[in-house]
Amino acid sequence: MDTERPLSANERIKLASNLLRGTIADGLTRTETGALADDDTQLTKFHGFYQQDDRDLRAERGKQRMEKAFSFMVRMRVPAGILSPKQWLKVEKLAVERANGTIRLTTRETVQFHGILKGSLKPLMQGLHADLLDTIAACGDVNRNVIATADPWRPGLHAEITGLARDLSTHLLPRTRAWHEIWLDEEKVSGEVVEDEPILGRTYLPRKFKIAVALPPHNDVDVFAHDLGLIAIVEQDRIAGYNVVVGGGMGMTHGEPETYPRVGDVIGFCRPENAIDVAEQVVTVQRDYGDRSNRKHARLKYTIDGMGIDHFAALVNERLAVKLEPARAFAFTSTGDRFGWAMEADGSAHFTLFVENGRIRGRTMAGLHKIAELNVGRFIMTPNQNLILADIPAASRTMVDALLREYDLDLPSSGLRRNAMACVALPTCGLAMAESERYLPDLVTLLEDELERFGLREDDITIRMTGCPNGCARPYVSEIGLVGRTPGLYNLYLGGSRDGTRLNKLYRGDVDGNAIVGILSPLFESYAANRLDGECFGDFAIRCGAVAKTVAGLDFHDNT
Ligand code: SRM
Ligand code: SF4
Repeated sequence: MDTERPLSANERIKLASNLLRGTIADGLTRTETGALADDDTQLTKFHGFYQQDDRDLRAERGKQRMEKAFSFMVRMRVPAGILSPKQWLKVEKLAVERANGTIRLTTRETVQFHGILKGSLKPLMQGLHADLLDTIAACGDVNRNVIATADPWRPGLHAEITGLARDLSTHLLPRTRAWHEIWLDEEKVSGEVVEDEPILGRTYLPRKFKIAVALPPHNDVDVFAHDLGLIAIVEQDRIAGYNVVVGGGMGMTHGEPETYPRVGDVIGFCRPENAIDVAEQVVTVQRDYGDRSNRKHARLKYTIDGMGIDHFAALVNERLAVKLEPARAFAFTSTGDRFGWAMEADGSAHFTLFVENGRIRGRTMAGLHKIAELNVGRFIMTPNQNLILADIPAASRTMVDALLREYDLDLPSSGLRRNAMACVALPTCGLAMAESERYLPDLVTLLEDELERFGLREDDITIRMTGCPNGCARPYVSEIGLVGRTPGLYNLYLGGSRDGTRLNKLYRGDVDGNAIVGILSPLFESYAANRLDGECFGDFAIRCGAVAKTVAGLDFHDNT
C-alpha cells in the first residue's frame, strides 16, 4: 500500500461515517429538499441506493432556478438472482407504489427501482424486509450481489452453486447494523459503536468488488469480467471444486489509457469446502493492497497488474489455510440465455423469457403478475437481463403457457435482439454520455433488416451498448460493443468471443446509428458468405482483422 499519496475523499467519508451511518437518518427527515447531504450520498451506496436526478428535466429546471428533480435508485441484493413468486409480487407492488412503476432487471441478476422520492425510501426498504429481502451492500466499496449461473438445468449442480453464491454473499456482508437501524428502526447501539468489520475493515474496500460463480459450459455470468470468478469443475456429475479467476473488470475512461477493461486470470483450483476462504483472502489482499488514493486505479485488476499476477497469487496463498491446487480443464460455449421451454426428466419445466434490456412494465408486468399469483416455481433473473420461470410443475405448465401467450410473453425475437443488452443510461444515470436502453432497441431493428437480407436473422450474435465507458452491460466482451461518447455517437468494438473469454477491439470511433448500420451491413454480408463452419461473428471479425484484411478489410485498433 502506498502511504505517501493522500487518501481519496471517499476514504475520509467512510472513516468519519461511524460504520456507514453518516447523517443519513437526519437527512431523511429534512423535507425542504429532495436530496441528502453530499457525503451521505456516497454512504447510501453501501445501503443499496444512489441519489439521481431526472436528466431530461435538468436544463429546464436549471433555467427556472428550481432544485434538480431528485429521486433515488434502489438496487436489491439477491444472491444468484432467485425470488419466490411471493417476493416477485412484493417487488412489483413496491415498484408501482413507491417507484416509477417499472422493475429493472440488471446485468447482475437483481432488480433496480428508479424514481423513488426521499419519503418513499423507508417504506420501500421495510416492504422488502418484510419479505426477507434487502439492499445491503448492493452498491458501495464492498462485495456486491454475488451472481451465479441462472440456468437451472442440472438442478443438483445449480442448487449447489447458488447455495455457494448465497453463502459468499452472507459471509462477506458488512457487519455494521447501520442498515437495520436506519431503515428498520432497530434500536441504536448506544455510545461508541461496538461492531467491527473483521473482513472488510472499518474503511471497507478501496472500491467495489464483484463475484460470479459459473457452471460450464454456460458462461452466462461472464465470469472473466468479475474481480473474482469461480468456475465449477464437474467430475462424475459432482462439483469437484472451483477454478479461481481474479482481476476481471470492464470500466475505463475515454482518453485515459491507464484505465482499461481486463479479463480475469485463472490462478488455481480450490475444493468446494475452501471456496469461501479463497474469496475472503482475495478480498483481504485487495483490502490491504488496493489503491486508496486514486479511485480510478482502485479495482482489483489494477492491484494485480501493479504487483504481477504471480505475486498476487502468492499473497493469496500465504493467507489460505489450504493452498490452491493447479487449475483444471474447463470449456465454455456461450454467454447467452436459452429461451423458451426446457423440460426436466420429472416433467417439470423452465421457461426463459426475453425481457428487452431488463425493463418490465405494462403488459409484461401484468402477465408476470398473473403467473406469480399461481404461486408455483421460482423467478430467476439472468445476468443477461432476462427472466427464467423455473421449476414449473407439470400440472401447472399448461396454465403458465396460456398466460405467456395471452400476454405476448413468448414472442420470438431475432438472434441479435435476444442477445442484446443495454445499460440504463439516460435519463437516470448521472454518468451517461449517450442513450443506451432507450436507443438500442431501435438500432437493433435497423440491423435486423440487414441481417434478414443476408439470411442471418436467426443467428446468435451478441451486441451490447452502454451510455459511457464504465461498461455496465459488459460491452468489451461482446461480439459487437457500442460505447457512448457523446449524445448520438458511439465507439464501435468488434471481435469478442461467444464464450466471453476474449476482449473485443475498438474498430471505429464516434459513429452514429446510420454509420453503425453502414459499417456492419457489409460485414454481415461477408460473414454470411465467408464464415467457417460454426464460426461465430466475433471470431470471424478477428480472423478478418488478423488475416491480412482479406475478407472484410477490417482495421483494428487496441481497445484501450
Ligand atoms: Fe454499473 C456505475 C448501472 C453493472 C461498471 N452502474 C453505475 C451507476 C450506479 C451510475 C453511478 O455510479 O452513478 C449506474 C446506475 C444507472 C441507473 O440509473 O440505474 C449503473 N451497472 C448498472 C446496471 C443497472 C446496468 C444494467 O443496465 O443492468 C448494472 C447493475 C448491476 C447490479 O445489479 O449490481 C451494472 N456496472 C455493471 C457492470 C457489469 C457487471 O458487473 O457484471 C459493470 C462492469 C464490470 C465492472 O465492475 O468492472 C459496471 N458501473 C460500473 C462502473 C465502472 C467501474 C470501474 O471499475 O470503473 C461504474 C462507475 C463507478 O463505479 O465509478 C458504474
Ligand atoms: Fe450509466 Fe455508464 Fe453504467 Fe451506462 S455504462 S449505466 S451510462 S455508468
